[in-house]
Amino acid sequence: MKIVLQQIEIEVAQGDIANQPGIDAVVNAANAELAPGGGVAGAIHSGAGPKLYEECRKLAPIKPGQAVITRAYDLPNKFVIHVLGPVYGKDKPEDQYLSSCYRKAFSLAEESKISSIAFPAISTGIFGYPPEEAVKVVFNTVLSELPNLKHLKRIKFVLFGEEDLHLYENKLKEISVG
Ligand code: AR6
Repeated sequence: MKIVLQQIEIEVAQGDIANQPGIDAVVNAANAELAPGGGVAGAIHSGAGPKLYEECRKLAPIKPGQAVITRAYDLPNKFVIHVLGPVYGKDKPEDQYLSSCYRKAFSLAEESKISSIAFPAISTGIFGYPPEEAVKVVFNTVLSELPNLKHLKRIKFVLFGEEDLHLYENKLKEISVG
């Protein structure tokens, strides 16, 4: 499902963040060390190959709410933007850290003149952020950032599970009716 807002396409789809051909930058729900881990980080590092961690190692550690950009190596993308989401119940206020992840990812994308970006549902796996709370933060942040985007023309949310897909689709419908 997709909508267009302020000339930017916003799309939600079920899939694997490590298999997003046609997208310039994919976002990694990283750990502080930017090391291969489980979930999204595991999929991204195994898709990109070992050179990704060689580059990441020089940029680590990062703090909650921060983002860094690297090449994407063997992934079908140009860049990976690594963000460290908040651990729910620990990095407070969680909503501000989560919002910062999306804002900083947009800002790095703009600096690199990227035209398309794909996000997973940051912090909602191992880091325990309730998906129904996270999706509100995500869309509030996206809506407030849209006016600042000059190069980005396509924002895609890639959800692993069907329940998350429905949460995002419902939110997109809410937004499209104003
Ligand atoms: N593509 C898209 N979404 C995925 C994929 C995938 N390949 N794999 C999992 N998800 P998580 P976090 C979903 O745990 O909560 C890592 O080990 C998943 O179902 O990857 O930010 C890092 O090393 C969930 O909805 O990220 C960190 O230590 C969402 O993506 C820690 O986990 C995020 O799940 C980061 O935890």
